[in-house]
Amino acid sequence: MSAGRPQIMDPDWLAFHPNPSKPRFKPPAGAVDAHCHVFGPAAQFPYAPERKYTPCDASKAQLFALRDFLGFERNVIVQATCHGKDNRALTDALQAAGERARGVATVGEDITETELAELDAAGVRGVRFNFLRRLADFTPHDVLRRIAAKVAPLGWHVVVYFEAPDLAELKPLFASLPTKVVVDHMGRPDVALGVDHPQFQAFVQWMAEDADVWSKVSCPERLSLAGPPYNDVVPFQRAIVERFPDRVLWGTDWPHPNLKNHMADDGVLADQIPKFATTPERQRKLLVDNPQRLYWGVSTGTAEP
Ligand code: 0GY
Repeated sequence: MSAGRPQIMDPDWLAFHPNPSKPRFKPPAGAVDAHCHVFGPAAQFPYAPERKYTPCDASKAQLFALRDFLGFERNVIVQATCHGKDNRALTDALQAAGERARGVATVGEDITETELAELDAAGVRGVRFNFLRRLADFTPHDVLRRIAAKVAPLGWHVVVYFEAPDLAELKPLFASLPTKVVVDHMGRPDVALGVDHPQFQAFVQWMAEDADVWSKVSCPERLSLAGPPYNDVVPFQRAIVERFPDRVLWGTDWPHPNLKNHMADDGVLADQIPKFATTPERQRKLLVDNPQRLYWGVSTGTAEP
C-alpha cells in the first residue's frame, strides 16, 4: 500500500449502479464503450497519494460484465485521476481483455521510450490531460507539449478533459499538439445556456475548423439539469453527432466517478443513444467505425482515415 490516507472510499461516494436496466437499444456488432474506467481493487492497485477522491473499487471483471450485459463488444478504458500516473490497474485490465479493450493512460514527461513501448504493447493508444482543478493539479503547458511530442511517434492521441468556459484559453495549447485531440464529454457545456448559445457554438466551431478534434458525446448524467433519462442533453449530443459523424465516440463513463446527487443507470444511458444518433448509419459510425479506427486501426466504414 502507498503511504498517506487510508484507501477507504469517501463518505459521500456514490457507488455504481448495482443492477442497471437491460437496454431496449441493441448496439451494432462490434460496438465499443469508448469511455469507462477501472478503480483498483485498492488492495492490488492502490490509489495514488496525490488523488483528489477515493472511490469504491470497480474491477475489470465488473466492467467486462457490464459490457456484455449492455450488448457491447469492446471497451476503451481511460485512466482515472484517482490512479494518478500509475497505470497498473489499467494495463492489468487491458491485458485481461486482449483485443477487446484499448486504453488511455496518464504519464509524466519523464516517461521513457521503454515504458511507452510497454504501454503500447498492453493496448494503450493515448494519453489524457485533465484540466479540471477538482481532479488534477495544474501541469505547465510546455510539459504537456513535451508529453504529446513523446507519444505522437507511436500514433497515439491526446484525450482532454476541460470545462466549457476554459476552451478559449486552452485552444492554442490544443492547436500546438502534434496529435489528434479527443475531447471528453463535449467539453462539458452548460446545458442551461442551450445549444445555440455562443459557449457551445464555440465548441462546434472549433470542431468545424480543426479536423483533428474529436468529441465524446458522453456523460449526460453529469451535464443534465433535468436528471434521468437526461433528455435535456440530447440536443447537444445530436448536434455534434450530425455535424461530425466521423469524429464522435460514446461511452458509459462507468463507474461514474464523483456523481453527487444520483447514480446513473447504464441501461438508461445506452437507451439514449438512438435519440441523438438517429439512424443505423450514425449509430454504426459512433459505436463501431470511429472507435475501431482510432483505437484498433481498423477501417470498417466509409470515413476518411
Ligand atoms: C470522468 C469524469 C470525472 C472523473 C475523472 O479521471 C477522473 O477522475 O475523469 C469527473 O469527476 O467529472 O470522465 O470520469
